Parts: sequence; C-alpha cells; structure tokens
Amino acid sequence: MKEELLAKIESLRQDATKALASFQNLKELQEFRVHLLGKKGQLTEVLKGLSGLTPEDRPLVGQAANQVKQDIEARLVVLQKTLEAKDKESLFSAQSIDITLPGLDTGRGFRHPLSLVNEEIETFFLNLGFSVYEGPDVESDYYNFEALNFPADHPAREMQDTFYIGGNAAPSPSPLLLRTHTSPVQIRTMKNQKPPIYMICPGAVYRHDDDVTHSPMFHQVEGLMVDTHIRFSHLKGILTLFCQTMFGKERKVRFRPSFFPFVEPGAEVDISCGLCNGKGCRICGGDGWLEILGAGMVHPHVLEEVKIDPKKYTGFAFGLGVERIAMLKYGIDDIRLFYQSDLRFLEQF
Ligand code: 2NL
Repeated sequence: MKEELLAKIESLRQDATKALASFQNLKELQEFRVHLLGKKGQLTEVLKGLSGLTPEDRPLVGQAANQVKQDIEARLVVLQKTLEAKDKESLFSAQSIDITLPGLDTGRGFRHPLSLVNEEIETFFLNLGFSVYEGPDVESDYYNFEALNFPADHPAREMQDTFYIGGNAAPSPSPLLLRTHTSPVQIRTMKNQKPPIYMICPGAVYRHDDDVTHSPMFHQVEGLMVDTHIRFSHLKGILTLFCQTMFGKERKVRFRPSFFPFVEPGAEVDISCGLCNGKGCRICGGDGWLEILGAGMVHPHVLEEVKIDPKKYTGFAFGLGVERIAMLKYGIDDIRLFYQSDLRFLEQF
C-alpha cells in the first residue's frame, strides 16, 4: 500500500514535469491543474488514500504527496505568468493596429447656414443699438392675433392655417397655438417697457404650409422701433441699409404698398435681382425684383392695446423669413435642405 502510493506520487510528478513543458496556452494549463489538483484530481485522490495507511506510514507518504503538490503548484504559477504574457502579445499583433498612430480626426465643427444668416441679421441691428428678445413658441390667440389688430374672421385664424393646441391645455376664451410670427414677443415687450423700444426678435414660427419654398416650421426675425418722432423715413433708411448690408451696396431697394392688419401704412420691400441685375430672369420670376421683407408703421390700435399713447409715440416694424434670405443669399432652391442634416450640403457655408 505504502509503496504503491509512493510510486503513484512519483509517476504523477514525472507526468506533470512532462506536461508542464508541453503547454501552449492558458486553457491547457487550467485543464491540467483541475485534472491533477482539483477536487477529483489525481493527486487529491492520492491524499484521500492516506486514510488507508498505518499511522507510521501516513506522515511519510503525506509529506511526499504535499512536496510534489507544492512543487507543481509553484511551477504552474510561473508558467501561467509566462503564458499570460504570451497571450497579450499575440492579441496586440493579431489586431494589426499601430497603437502609436494619432487618433482619428473628427474634424472641426461649423455653423448651420440659418445660424450664419441669423447672426448676420442680429449683428446689423445690434450695431444700430437694437436689443435682441426671445419669447415662447406656444402662444395664446390673444398675443398672436387679437393684440395685433387681426379681425375675428381673418383667414390666418382658421384651423387650416394655424396649428392650435387642443384639449384641456387650451383655455377659452384665448386658445393656445404655435405662434405664426414672432410679433407676440414685441407685444409682450411693449407691455413691459416704456419707449424708446428698439428691438428685434428672432425665432421659430409655425404655419400650415409645405412645399419647396415653405416649411411648417421656419424662422423669422421681426423688428420694432418705437419712440417719439419715428417716421416712415426711418423705416426706409434703416431697411435700405439692412438690404444693402446683407446683399451688397449695388442692389436697388424698392418699397411697395401692402397690407398687414398690424401696420398702417404697410409695405413690402424688394431688392433688385442679383443674377440679372433687374432685367428679369429665372430667379426673380422675370420681373427683376426679389421680395425680402414686410414692414410698416405700427397701427395705432396696436399701440393703444399695449398702453402706449399713439399721439405721443410712433413706431415702425418689419418682419422677414430667415430661410428665404438664406436661400436668396446662397442660391438654394429647396427649403428642406436646411432640415435634413446632410453634411454634404451643410459643409458648404
Ligand atoms: C412678413 C411681414 C411684418 C410686422 C411684421 C409688427 C409687429 C408689431 C406691430 C406691427 Cl408688434 N408690426 N410686425 C410688421 C409688418 C410686416 O412681417 O412678411 N414677414 C415675414
């Protein structure tokens, strides 16, 4: 019994020595460790066999078994470290990457064309001493229409033209809606401040419109100048300078009579076509002029509504579409390009 076990221990030692020299990877090593030293491993079985020995033989055989066990365990630890290092090395070379190369360049960002135009407009008016104001996109019927002298039966108030916010969120008598222009910001400002008021209000507006030149959401900049002695000549002077700053000094500017409920008199402002120089072409639809903005003297009803005395103060106001200005400035023929996030388009500005 004793000799048998000692022989078994010696043979396990020799087997282990051979095996240790042949391992190629960590998996083989791990399997061998379980096979020899695991709960049901060969050496573990030998140790279990000690109970069958006489008390005199037990320490001798036990010592021999433990000696072999410790010896093998120590060598397994050393070999494991070597194999781990080898694994790591082969992982790096298998990935065929050079980790010393610089990272991928994500490129520098750039402005959206609408932001560029918006900023250019803001800079022009800031330089003249105007302030920039913003307000909510969801408005009440009162601020969007009623305060602006829209009659109750004006077609812009129809469901087909304006996006109304339905349900319990919309209290009558002033339903909620998506603003159709940024004028409500000017109404709020005139209610909160005394003249002089020199302001512009940029922002998104919403109308039930959808084709190559109209989008249900677009951007507007409106402006307002209320003070004593503001006349139509201020409107003409400032808006002429504005058009020529945005499009070039060589452009002619003309003012045509027009109607908006919130101004009297009202005008539409055109610039001469830059492509045909006023002769008439595809871009200007043949008449040599391009419409750029709407404007007028603030209607006395609007001033009264915000408690500004129309006998003491007068003002002019204007409104323009940022997309339209950008399309004319850069020669863009489809408004949807602004919203599609296609870098091939956006990168060009
Ligand atoms: C257009 C025309 C316009 C105004 C906007 C305005 C605002 C107040 C009082 C009076 Cl609070 N007027 N704004 C005036 C005339 C024209 O916009 O075609 N916009 C795209």
